[in-house]
Amino acid sequence: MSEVTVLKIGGSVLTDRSKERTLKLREINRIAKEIASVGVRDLIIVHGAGSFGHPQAKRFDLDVPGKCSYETIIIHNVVKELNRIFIEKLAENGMLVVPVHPLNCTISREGRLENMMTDQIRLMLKNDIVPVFHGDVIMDRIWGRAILSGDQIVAHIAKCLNAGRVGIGTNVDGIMDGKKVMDVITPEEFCGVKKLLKGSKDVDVTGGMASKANELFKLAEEGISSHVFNASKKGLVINFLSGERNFGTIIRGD
Ligand code: IP8
Repeated sequence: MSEVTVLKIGGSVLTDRSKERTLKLREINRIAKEIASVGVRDLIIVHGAGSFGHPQAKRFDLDVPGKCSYETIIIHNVVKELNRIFIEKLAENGMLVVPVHPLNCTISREGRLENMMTDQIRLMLKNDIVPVFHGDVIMDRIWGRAILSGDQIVAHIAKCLNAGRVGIGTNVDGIMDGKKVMDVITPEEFCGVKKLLKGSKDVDVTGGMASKANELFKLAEEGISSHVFNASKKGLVINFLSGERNFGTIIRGD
């Protein structure tokens, strides 16, 4: 395992999913402060699109295969807008952060991330720069274009860089079995847990908790554990980055 930490902050944490292009500015500020306060080295941040991508992609039918069009660029631009704002807040808190737009460095095949340039990411980490990825619309070898979730990016980059820690900050307490948070999920339990999981109640073109867990289970099969927790709760991003594990759900890969 390397020292690389991958942290995803969900779009529901940073934006109001009930209104298009609506920020949760106070939350963005808090999360940026929490991340900066720990000062973790070799950190990669990924964020979701929230109301800066999902409702627009749904309106333009971008969740079904189709050719690249002007709407594709609209979606890319709107999620880039959220990325710029989040980056600005991280920078205001003293972090050396740069945007990494998946459209420019990844390719998918029928919606699955097939290829991502990572040499620049390794060099950024070596130079103490924090790359900030986001869910995006990218070029697809078969379909023309596809929506790429932040969760696919997390799983791919964590695998490529053999990440030591992977955190998924959502707006729920972890992976739930009814009303109870599951503390740990082992590989033997993946099949059973998949049956419990649903999509999202908000407009979500990438499938909500069910597809998030799917990505993380696949990552666990590669031997990499991950930690799903509630980033909307004050202090939990700090706790994750500080190495605490007694909250949320650990998906065990070892
Ligand atoms: O919010 C979705 O990324 P996610 C990306 O991480 C777009 O699922 C453009 C809707």
